[in-house]
Amino acid sequence: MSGTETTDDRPGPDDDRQHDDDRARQLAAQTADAPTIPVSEFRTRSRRSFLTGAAAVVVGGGLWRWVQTQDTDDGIPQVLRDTLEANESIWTALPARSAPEYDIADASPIQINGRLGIRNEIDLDEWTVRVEAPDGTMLDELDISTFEALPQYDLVYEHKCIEGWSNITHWGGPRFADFHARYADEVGDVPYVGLATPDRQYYVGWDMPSILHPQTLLAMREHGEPLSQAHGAPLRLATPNKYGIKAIKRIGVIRYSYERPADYWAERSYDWYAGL
Ligand SMILES: Nc1nc2c(c(=O)[nH]1)N[C@H]1C(S)=C(S)[C@@H](COP(=O)(O)O)O[C@H]1N2
Ligand SMILES: [Mo]
Repeated sequence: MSGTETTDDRPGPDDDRQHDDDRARQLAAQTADAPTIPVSEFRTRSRRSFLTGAAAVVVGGGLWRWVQTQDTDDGIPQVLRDTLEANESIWTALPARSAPEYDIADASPIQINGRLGIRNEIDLDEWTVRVEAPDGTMLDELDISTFEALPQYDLVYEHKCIEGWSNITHWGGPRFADFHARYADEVGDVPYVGLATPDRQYYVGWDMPSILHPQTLLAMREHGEPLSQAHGAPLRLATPNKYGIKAIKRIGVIRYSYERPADYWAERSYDWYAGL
C-alpha cells in the first residue's frame, strides 16, 4: 500500500460505485441476521464496559496523539486497526464522561470528507426523516420544523477522523436525547439505533448510551451557518465521543433496534463502536 493516494472519500476505498441495490440487500440481510442481545444482558455489558472504558479514558488523550505519529495503511493508522480489531470491547458504549469543549473563536470550518449517500443534491424543502420502530413500522415522518422547535445547542469540539486528521469544529442543533424523548415511552428500553441516508448508501449503528449523551447533536449548522449539502444538510450527527465515521451526514432514516444495526465502516473492518 503506498499510502500516497488521496480521494475525497477516505477512509478506505470509495466503493460507492458498487451497486446500490446490492448494498441495500446486504444491509437488510445483515440487520435480519444480527444476533439479538436481551436487554438485561445489554445492561450488564454496558456496566462492565463503563468500568473498562473509564480506565481507557485515562490514557485516551495521549493515545490519540501517539496514534497520529504511526504509519498508515490506506490512510488508516495501522495501530488503530490492530488495536480496535484485537479488542473491541474496551471501546464500547461508555461516554459517561464528556469530551473537552472549546471557545467558538477556536473553531475553523471543517473540510468536506466522505460523500457516500450525498453525492446528488436534494431539494431541502422536500426532505423528511423517517422514524421507525424496531419492527420497522413508521413512527413518524418529520420535516425540519420538528428539529428547529427543539432546544438548540452550540458545541465546539475536536472532530477526529479515523484516517488521522482532526479539526476544532463548531456545530449547532438539538440534542439527540431531546429528540428521543418524543419516542422514549413508545420504544422503551431499546439498546440501539441505526441511521441511514435517504438512499441508504451510508448507514451507521449507535448504542443508546452514546447517542443519548448530551454531547451528541443532530446538527443543522456548522461554523455558524446552515449546513451545506456536502456537510450533510439539513440534518447530520455531530459528537466528540465517536470518530467522524459515525457522524452521518444527511440523515433520512432513524430506526430503533434490538439488534446491533448494520454500519457501513464496521462492515469494512473498522470497530463498530468507533468510540473516543
Ligand atoms: N452520508 C455520509 N456521512 C458521512 C460520511 C460519508 O461518506 N457519507 N463520511 C464520514 C466521515 S469519515 C467523516 S470524517 C465526516 C466528515 O464530515 P464533513 O464532510 O462535514 O467534514 O462525515 C462522516 N459522515
Ligand atoms: Mo472520517
